[in-house]
Amino acid sequence: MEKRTAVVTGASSGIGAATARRLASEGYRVVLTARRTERITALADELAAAGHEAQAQVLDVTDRDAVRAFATDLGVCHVLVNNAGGALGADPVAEGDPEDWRRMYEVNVIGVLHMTQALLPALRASGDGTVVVISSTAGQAVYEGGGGYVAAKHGAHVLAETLRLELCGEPVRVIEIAPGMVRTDEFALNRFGGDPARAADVYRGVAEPLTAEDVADTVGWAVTRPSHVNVDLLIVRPRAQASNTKVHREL
Ligand code: 8X3
Repeated sequence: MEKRTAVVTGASSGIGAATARRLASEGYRVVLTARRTERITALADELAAAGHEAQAQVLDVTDRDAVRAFATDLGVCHVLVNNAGGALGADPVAEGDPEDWRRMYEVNVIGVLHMTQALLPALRASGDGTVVVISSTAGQAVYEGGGGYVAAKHGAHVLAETLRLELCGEPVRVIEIAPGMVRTDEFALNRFGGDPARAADVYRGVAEPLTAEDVADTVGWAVTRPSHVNVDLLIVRPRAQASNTKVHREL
């Protein structure tokens, strides 16, 4: 039997890479997309060597033409995992850089829009499609210094909620996974312009932040539920984090 195809954006590291691995182990043919060729090629090779079907495709989700061309070449798609995203800065609104805000909206919202629009015909045609949006707890509530990231992730949340309404009656589910504190190699580093000390401070004293694998586990679980079951929104945080602003730190 032909394998079902899952596309994962931002598959070069962190949650995206872990999700690609997880979906491959669930029996999907995985298409890894990201901007960094070497990383996704290495991961696709690793998965293929382990007996999975995987391919890498360089893609910038903010480039609408490239995304459309990708979708045309791909043809078949059963699952789209919109994972590409990220934060830039943690300045108060009074001092936030509008360019950071624009960039975050581009990748966290418009990127999801491009991918979803381009792959919807294939997802519909599959007869049993799933759109996953990896948003964030930043899409559920605000926090000081969250500024542009919180605004963008609220945008991603609204996109998912609206899309679910609009697709009701069609064979396509819309699943939103909203992770809280996840320690990955790059999220906090990217947010703080590559400053390792500021990045490390995010997780300071937190016994066990979530891992990329923890989040991939929720994606793997949600997409493998029977077709009639739609996990609308799954908020997942480490036990030490009760809200965006209430984190237990052992110092
Ligand atoms: C990441 C969660 O708390 O850094 O999406 O906004 S947070």
